[in-house]
Amino acid sequence: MTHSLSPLLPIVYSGEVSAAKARGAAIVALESTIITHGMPYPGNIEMARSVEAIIREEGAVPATIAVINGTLHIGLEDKELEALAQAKDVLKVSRADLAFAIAERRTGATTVAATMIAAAAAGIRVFATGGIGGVHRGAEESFDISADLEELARTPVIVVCAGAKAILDVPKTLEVLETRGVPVVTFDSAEFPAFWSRSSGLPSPLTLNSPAAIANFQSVREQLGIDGGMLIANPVPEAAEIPRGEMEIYITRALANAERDDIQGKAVTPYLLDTIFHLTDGRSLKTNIALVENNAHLAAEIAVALC
Ligand code: PSU
Ligand code: MN
Repeated sequence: MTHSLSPLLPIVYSGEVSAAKARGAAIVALESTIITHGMPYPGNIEMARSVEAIIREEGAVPATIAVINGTLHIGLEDKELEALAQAKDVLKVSRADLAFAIAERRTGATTVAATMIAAAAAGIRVFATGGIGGVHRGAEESFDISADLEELARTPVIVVCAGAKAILDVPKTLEVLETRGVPVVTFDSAEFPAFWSRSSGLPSPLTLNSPAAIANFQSVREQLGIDGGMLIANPVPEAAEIPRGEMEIYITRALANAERDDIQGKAVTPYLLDTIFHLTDGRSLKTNIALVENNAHLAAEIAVALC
């Protein structure tokens, strides 16, 4: 793990994270785009707090990552979390714009890609989120492929998600991950999950059944000198899932609306999530919260196993 952060960089660790670093305790990184662009208030702050609590219950320490007024925060104090959940005009920052937010003293929420960069720089090896960005449907025309995939290929962090959202082209997303050498491991299932749904209809490239096995796999990769990240797909709990057939109806509608409204670039994922939230009368948000909580649980277990 590299720790080559310049002392010139404006960076602060939360009290809890700096104590955890000092004693070598397990830490789990969390992203902030899911808070500012992925869920409406107050569901977003409830999710952020409950996810942090779950990680603590498992004996690890949560580190929610964001840029606040130009300072990179590794771990947020509760007041900062609350302010971010209500903030307007927050940048969505990925690899391309993480440094921009710092240089321009802006407030920016980190995507999966930017959270991985910050986590790796801070020596954090495990990260829990909801869904990753991927290859969008129609990417052969739009070229819309999330920077998350490239980051998974290059930055050594284990990312625990609930699979790829079916708003994406899931087969193409898996193809790109394979090409870029990213292991895709589904936890305790032979099928790759599709975020709100346990099923995608696609087999998982790899399957492991315990946090210890995942930690061991990562150790062997490191022993071989293979860098880059790993994607763990953790199917949403059955009680919270929205079945694939039903989801497809909402997704088709949301994609048609996005085309009608000419939504492009960074706005696409937040737009689709918000449209699906309304189409499902908020049920998609309940599912989203349940799956992030489930991922936080598994990520904490993996982080503890790696310690
Ligand atoms: N999935 C969610 N909620 C989110 C995102 C993904 O359920 O908020 C966010 C993540 O931060 C992810 C980003 O990294 O969307 C991907 O955006 P894009 O497709 O523009 O790369
Ligand atoms: Mn995109």
